[in-house]
Amino acid sequence: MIGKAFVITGVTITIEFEHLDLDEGSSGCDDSLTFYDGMTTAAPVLRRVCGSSLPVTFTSTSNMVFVVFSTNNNTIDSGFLFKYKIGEWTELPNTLG
Ligand SMILES: [Ca+2]
Repeated sequence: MIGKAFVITGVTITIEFEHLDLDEGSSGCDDSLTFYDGMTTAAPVLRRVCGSSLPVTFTSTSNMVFVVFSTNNNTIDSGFLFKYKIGEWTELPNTLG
């Protein structure tokens, strides 16, 4: 299991897959990639992916996404490639009068 956190201040994170090929196995997702909508695995699952169908692009609700890659000891498929985009910056209201 490998975990990686992306933390970017003040923005949401949008994730788009360019390639996905993770072993589904017979019982579903023998190998998988799980995106948590927060800082740890205690956060709600934003998306869990396996197989070879590209998931629809999805966005976090905050500035934190924790990604976990889980794999077992058989069947090696070609893996995954995704990119992420930080949301647009939001200007604070003008308080200078
Ligand atoms: Ca495997």
